[in-house]
Amino acid sequence: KESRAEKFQRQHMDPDTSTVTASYCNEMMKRRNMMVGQCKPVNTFIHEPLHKVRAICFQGNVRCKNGQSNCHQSSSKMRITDCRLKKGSKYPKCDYETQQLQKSIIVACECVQYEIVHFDGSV
Ligand code: T3P
Repeated sequence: KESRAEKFQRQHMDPDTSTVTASYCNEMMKRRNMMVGQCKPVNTFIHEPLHKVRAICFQGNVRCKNGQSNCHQSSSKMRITDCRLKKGSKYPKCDYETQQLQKSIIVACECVQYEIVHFDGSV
């Protein structure tokens, strides 16, 4: 079974991409299995090496949106791409807007090996 840490990496990690094209989200949301049963409304991909993302678990501690206390905000900006479902787009034709950004990101960490298990947002 896929672990929570593996799921985070499938949904949010894409370290080897530096520039994205307009069709990036449509291709990646499909390739990473986020168009199964429904279109995932919002999803962020992170274009940084995994060790840099894992290091966020040792940076500023913040409260998660769900009230848990294990979220951490990156001290530096990260290269990310936000994928947002376009209005009127209906499953199975999931059509996404692709937006490349540089923002600080917030992730949830679990103490075993400081694995990241959740993407909470970007600011
Ligand atoms: P997951 O927990 O499967 O990673 O917040 C609901 C979902 O939306 C959550 O999915 C994370 C995802 N999300 C992003 O990927 N980027 C964002 O900027 C926000 C706000 C949510």
